[in-house]
Amino acid sequence: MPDSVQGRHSPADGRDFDVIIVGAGLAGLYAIHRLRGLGYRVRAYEAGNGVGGTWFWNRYPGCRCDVESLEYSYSFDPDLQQEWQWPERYGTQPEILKYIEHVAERFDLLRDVQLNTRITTARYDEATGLWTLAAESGEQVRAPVCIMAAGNLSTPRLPDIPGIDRFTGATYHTGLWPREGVDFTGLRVGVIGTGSSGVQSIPIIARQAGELTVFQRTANFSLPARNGPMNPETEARHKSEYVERRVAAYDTAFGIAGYPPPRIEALQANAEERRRQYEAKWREGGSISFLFSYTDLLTSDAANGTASDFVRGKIREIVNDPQTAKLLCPDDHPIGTKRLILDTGYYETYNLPHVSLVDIRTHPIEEITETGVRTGKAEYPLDAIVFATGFDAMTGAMRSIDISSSSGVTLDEQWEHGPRTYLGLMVAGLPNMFMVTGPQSPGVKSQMILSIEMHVDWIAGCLEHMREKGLGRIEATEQAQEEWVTHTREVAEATLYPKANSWYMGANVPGKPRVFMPYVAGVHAYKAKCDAVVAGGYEGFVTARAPVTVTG
Ligand code: NA7
Repeated sequence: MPDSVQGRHSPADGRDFDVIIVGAGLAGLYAIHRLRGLGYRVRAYEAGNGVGGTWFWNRYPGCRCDVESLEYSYSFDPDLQQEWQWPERYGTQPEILKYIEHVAERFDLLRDVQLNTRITTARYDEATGLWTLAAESGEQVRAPVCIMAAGNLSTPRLPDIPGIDRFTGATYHTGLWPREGVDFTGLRVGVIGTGSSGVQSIPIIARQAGELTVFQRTANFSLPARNGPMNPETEARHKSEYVERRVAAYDTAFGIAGYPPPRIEALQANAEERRRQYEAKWREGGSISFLFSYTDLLTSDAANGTASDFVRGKIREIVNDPQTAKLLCPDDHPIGTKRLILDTGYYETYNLPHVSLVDIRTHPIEEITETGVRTGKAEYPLDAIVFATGFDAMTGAMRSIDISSSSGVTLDEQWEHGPRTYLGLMVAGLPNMFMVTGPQSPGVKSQMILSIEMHVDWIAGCLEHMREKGLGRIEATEQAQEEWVTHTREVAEATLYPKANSWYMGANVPGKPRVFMPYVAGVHAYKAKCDAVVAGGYEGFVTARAPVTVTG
């Protein structure tokens, strides 16, 4: 029976490792490094045949991060961040994957990763205080602690369109793109979906395709990324300030320093001042900068309307055909309430003679046939279909694992009406199971790697606390969880976010509960809460010295 999270490793103990980690993306890899450095025996299980998670699977053309590369990187090693050279302002998928593979090699992480292993069940035994995780292959492994680092955008979704299996041409999902790439030269290609993956890939696919038809259900706002080669002066300056910038980032809303927060409300400026402000931000490129134009863009409809109108005006300026421009202008959600997309030449692509936009809101796709797509209005013969239809975001990866405790608690029941967590770190009734950037934490609404590092460091601190005190069990209380869920909901309800049918709301998955899942009070507020919980002796958690034995 283990009496602390780091046991004596006696054969009778039953554990294979101190900590099992699910996933070897940016979160899982840092967890290995951090916990191994503290002396824990860890093992990460990864479904893919390589590390990198989201950046391993999303190899679609044009895939690029929407956070600048000097920010979107680990901060834990000063030499790494000084030495690594990012070639462009925004990292491409191949560059980011190269970076992750470099980190895995540099810190010798691969020896603690088991690839090609998809975990399907995880069960906590109250009597022994051990988690048993089982893989698809039947392999089992035990440890007192498990960390779910399975990703927020890692469960790709194909649409429920009748006939989807009948199509005889090639089909692809952006989130499961073939490693060897795809050559669309001269082909009639259809892209279904105009979220970030569609918007990034459409201009590149258009360069190869003989004909490109984009099927759009909902128009999204996209801003120019203004990507380009890394400016050596910017890089040198940023690197000279790296340490201070990383610290300062924790004191910001999105976990990124260097964007001066806005000081006035949109309607405190006059129309001409606002136009100049938005124009400057449009030229500068980037989403945070744009959303930081005024204090109330995400809380006031009237304020948001001024920014939404400005971008709609830009779309009409860029796109030659007025009917296509109209279709591309979002009219069902305030700008920024869905993830604001950054693009390179997206709207311009619709001026090409071989590219056309089909409105599937008015005339939905009725079926996919052997030879193409049929809407209520017309038939579109195609050689290849790209599904840029997104993910079962934020909860999909966790819910694809059958997670339970011998006490009778299951994750499925706990999350039946939407995710319920304490701080996005733990779920009541499931002791010693931590999540990295779980729902109800700022995760996807922040610089993800900062949030990953924050969570892994918090978990490491928690395990150290348990080791020092000789504790074997930690669990979030129902009450703390309930209060946190209520708080996160109230914070979201004070904003415009719930107005959009976004993947933040679970709205893109038919039947998924509509609950706004990220915590949007900002990284600064969240960090203060997590620190206060620790300072208060792990408020909202109950700990125990030895496993709680359930007696009949
Ligand atoms: P998103 O942002 O969820 O976009 C998915 C797109 O696919 C969106 O335009 C959807 O339209 C469309 N979609 C989904 N299902 C269907 C069906 N059944 N029929 C037609 N169209 C459909 O996923 P992405 O991969 O682009 O981006 C995810 C995140 O990755 C992104 O926000 C960045 O953070 C990185 P809808 O809007 O639902 O009408």
